[in-house]
Amino acid sequence: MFRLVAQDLCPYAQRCRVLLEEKRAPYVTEYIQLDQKPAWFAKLAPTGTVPLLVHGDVVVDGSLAINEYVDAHWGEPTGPNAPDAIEGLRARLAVLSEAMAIVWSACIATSDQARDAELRRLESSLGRITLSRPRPSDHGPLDLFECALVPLGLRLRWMAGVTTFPAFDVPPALDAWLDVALERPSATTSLPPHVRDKFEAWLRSRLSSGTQAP
Ligand SMILES: N[C@@H](CCC(=O)N[C@@H](CS)C(=O)NCC(=O)O)C(=O)O
Repeated sequence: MFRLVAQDLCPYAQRCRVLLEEKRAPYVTEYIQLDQKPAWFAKLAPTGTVPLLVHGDVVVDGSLAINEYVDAHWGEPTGPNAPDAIEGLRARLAVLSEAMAIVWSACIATSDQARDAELRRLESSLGRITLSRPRPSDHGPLDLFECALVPLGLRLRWMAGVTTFPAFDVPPALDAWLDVALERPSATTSLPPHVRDKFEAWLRSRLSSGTQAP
């Protein structure tokens, strides 16, 4: 049984839940509040961030390391095992992490001009995403890259759904991939049901000048 320590809105924790769901791995999620980290978490977590995976005596920190670990320890590996292919995968994943960081900057920007600049950076980052395949497999799990793309894609859709949020372009191939991938059960079962509303409410309040973290 894998134990995943997470925070409800964290897109990095969601990457791990998408993989656990896709691989039908046995796991429990333990949600914590980042502004009130429990003492046991502070002791266990080397960087103090979620997600954190506990598996027997093994503790794994960081979404990418966790997903590589889960992939290697449960079911058929979805990821590459040759070292150069792993390097290639990590480089592609780095683009997703960059885009996720820009999503956050665009959401918390304190002026329209600053938000606009972040959204142009986001478009450029999205343009550098290389899909594993044009559409997710109908017959097997998403791969490690695709699992990490789901939380980003959901947040792009949530932002676009907030009518007061400025428009931004998503490359058509990525948009088409998301249309299919976000219908998979793992895209919804990997999040507590209240998260979308919480994110959108926070973003709306942010746009009308709120400053609190969600
Ligand atoms: N590179 C890490 C990033 C994880 C991260 O930034 N997590 C945030 C929550 S989304 C966190 O735990 N922040 C610590 C804090 O706010 O105290 C990963 O991929 O897991």
